[in-house]
Formats: sequence, structure tokens, C-alpha cells
Amino acid sequence: MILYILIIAANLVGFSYPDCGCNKLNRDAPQVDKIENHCSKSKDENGFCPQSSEESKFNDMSLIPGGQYQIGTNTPHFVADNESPELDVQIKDFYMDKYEVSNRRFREFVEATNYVTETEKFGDSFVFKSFLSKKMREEYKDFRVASALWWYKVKGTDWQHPYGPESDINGILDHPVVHVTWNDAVAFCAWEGKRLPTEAEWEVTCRGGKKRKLFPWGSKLMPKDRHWLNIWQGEFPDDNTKEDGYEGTCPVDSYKQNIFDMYNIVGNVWEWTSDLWDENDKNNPPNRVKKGGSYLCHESYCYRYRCAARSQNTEDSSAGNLGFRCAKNL
Ligand SMILES: [Ca+2]
Ligand SMILES: [Ca+2]
Repeated sequence: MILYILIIAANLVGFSYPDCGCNKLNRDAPQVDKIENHCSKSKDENGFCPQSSEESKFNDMSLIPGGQYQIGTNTPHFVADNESPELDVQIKDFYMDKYEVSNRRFREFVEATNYVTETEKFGDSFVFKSFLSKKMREEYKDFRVASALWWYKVKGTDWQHPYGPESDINGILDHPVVHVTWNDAVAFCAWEGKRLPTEAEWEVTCRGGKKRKLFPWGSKLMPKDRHWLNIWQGEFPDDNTKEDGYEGTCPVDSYKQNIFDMYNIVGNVWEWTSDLWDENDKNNPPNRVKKGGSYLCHESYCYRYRCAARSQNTEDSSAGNLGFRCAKNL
């Protein structure tokens, strides 16, 4: 009871939970039902939309062959995440986006549909502290996530203002869209005639045909002594040495990571999947599985840029390090 009162009190003064989710916040019903494939009458022979060169930039997919695969691991790093045991899964042939969905692609969708993201309706989202000015950090110091003080809930933050209300996406159109909820991701993929991947599809794609490897390219983090993904170097959360070249997101075509031509499938931004975190989840909204880790991950505290790693957020959660890519049936 005391804990319950403390949680209510924390909410009243603006704190939220360490998963960055606005998971106690009521929102309007998602718009998913209204969104349809925008080219349903003009698909090519493979079911893809004909596109202008502008639209098709970073909108390629790879065919992932179906079959029996192993996902998960018998040597988990985060037991509570249910990374183990290793599981046999059977999947069918499907297509997977080679790239995380970019701001440019998401902008095409919004311009065509006038879609308003859940984050925009709610009016704020979570920004990592280093992207805010000293003045902003002072102004929002009471709106930090209590158990993760580096996250600030900032008004006016959304996909078009990813680092707070004074930021924009003009110089980062080819970076991944962020501050999109699971419902927003579902709506976008439906518009492209696609869907979110299942966790099994995502992980099979991540592994690139390799068995029991940590990363899409193998088990060594930096083969050939070069960076293979956008994560955190240095001491978290105060000293990002940016040895990989990026403090925040990087362009969606920055790191090609496996034989399926997947870019940034680990690192850069977390990616929503279609799976429930717990099939018996009776919460409204429920938690969904996200995969791949982000530019904020470091081995010391968030070693989740491995293919087997997983985490969760409620469907209406959004943050500056959470995006997605789409899948498609044959
Ligand atoms: Ca980095
Ligand atoms: Ca990613």
C-alpha cells in the first residue's frame, strides 16, 4: 500500500517509470484502423509500391528465407529479460526492411495521411540529458525518470523535434524516426503495405544465418578493429567519447551488419516488434518486445545490442532512442 501511494505521488509530481514508458497515461484510441496501404491498387508483381526516387530512398527490403532457426541463448546476460532458453522457431519466407524507418520515410507518410503520432497528442516525450541545454535541464529537473535520471520528459518533443522543442529534423532526414509509439509504427507499416516483424523474424534476420553468435556479424564486437554499430563508448551516463562518430542517432545506412544487408539492426535505435512481452499480459496498454539496443547502450549496464537480447515498453511509450523497421509477407 505504501509503495502504491509512493507511485501515485511520484506520478503527480511528474516522475515516470524507468522503461521510459508513459505506461500509466491514458491516450486516445490508436488510428491504426484508419490507415491502409497507400498503393493497394498499384502494386508491382512482388506486391511493392511503385515509388519515386525520393520515396524509395532507404526503402529496400531483403528476402529472408524461411525454415527452422534457433533464437535466444542458453548463456543469458539478463536472466530477467527471458533471453533464455534457446528456442527452435519455424518461420516462413518474408521480406525485411534493410534500414530502420527514416525521418524522410515517416514524413512521406504523415504528409500523405495527416497522421498525428501519439506522442504529439500527448505533448511530450523522453530525451537523453546530453541533448538538452543547461537551461532546459534546469527547467525540467523535476521531470526526470526517478530511477534513470538521465531521461527528461520534455514538452514539445516528438518525431519532428527529436531532441526537444528547439530541435528539428532538417539535417537528419536520413536518420531513424524516433518518439514513435508501437501504435504509430503499426500504422506506418500498414500504410506501406507492410507490418511489424515478429520477434522471431527480427532475431532470425539479426543473426544473418549464423548460429549462436552474439552479433549479426559474429561474436567479436570489433573485428578488423573497426566499429560495426552505433552504441556508447566511455563512461555512461556522463562521458560519451563518441569513438564510433555518433553521440545520438546515425544515418540509417551507416552500418551494414550481415549477409542479409541489414543496417543498424543492432545499435542506433531500438526497434519495435509485433510480439507481446508476455502473452498473458492483461494490462492496458500491454508491453511489446523491442530489440537491438540503441546509441545509449554500453556493455557496463545495457549489454542489449546482442541478437538474443530483448526489452519491453508499453504500446504507447516513446523515447529518443526507440524506432522500428517493417516486414512484409511474400
Ligand atoms: Ca555512438
Ligand atoms: Ca537498430
